[in-house]
Amino acid sequence: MTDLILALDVLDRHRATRTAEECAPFIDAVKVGYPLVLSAGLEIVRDLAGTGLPLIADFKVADIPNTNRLICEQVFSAGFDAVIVHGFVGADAARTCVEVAHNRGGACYVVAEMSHPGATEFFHGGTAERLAALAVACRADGIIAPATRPERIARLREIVGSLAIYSPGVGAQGGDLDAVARLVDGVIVGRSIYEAQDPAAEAARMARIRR
Ligand code: NUP
Repeated sequence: MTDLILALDVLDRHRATRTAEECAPFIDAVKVGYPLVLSAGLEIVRDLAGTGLPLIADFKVADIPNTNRLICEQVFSAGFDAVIVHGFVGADAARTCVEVAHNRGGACYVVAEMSHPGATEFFHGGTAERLAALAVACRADGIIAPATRPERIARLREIVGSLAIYSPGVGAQGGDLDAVARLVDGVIVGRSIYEAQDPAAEAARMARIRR
């Protein structure tokens, strides 16, 4: 059983809420990032709360520990249930995010390796493996790993063990839903769902990975 997480990168507040509500029966969480929050404002969190689904803040937090703490406190005060952060800033900075998340009853996921082609420039050569190990050491709830490179997910799984792996890059970025779903705890899908003519029908089709 693998979670299906909707990456809600639509810019219009009403379309975002409508898409999330229509897809809600077929998905396990909604991931919100800068595009939607910057266009619709933080109030979008309250709008989306109506779905009853966990809301993940994909802010890829990457600052000094004190600023990370301030950011993460705002994330959870706004009503998010989880936050995605970067680990390359160091264990002290990432650990601060994990601590805030856990103090607020939330979760924190560390990016181990990104899904786009350019990610190989810096994440390969041992860095992703170190970031995965950092996530474990910081007691993060999971890592983000690329659906575009299943062999890399398998390698990172060796490091994180039973920690959750959430994986973006299916569909629009070329990753295969079923192949990746077998390797991870959650698949993150954006455009394939929200750009579909019938987003709910597409989410329902992809929801086969949840069974
Ligand atoms: O490595 C990453 N790749 C990635 O695509 C880390 C991410 N957080 N994402 C996000 O996942 C990306 O910002 C977008 O919100 C979503 C994938 O969307 P799509 O390619 O399915 O439209």
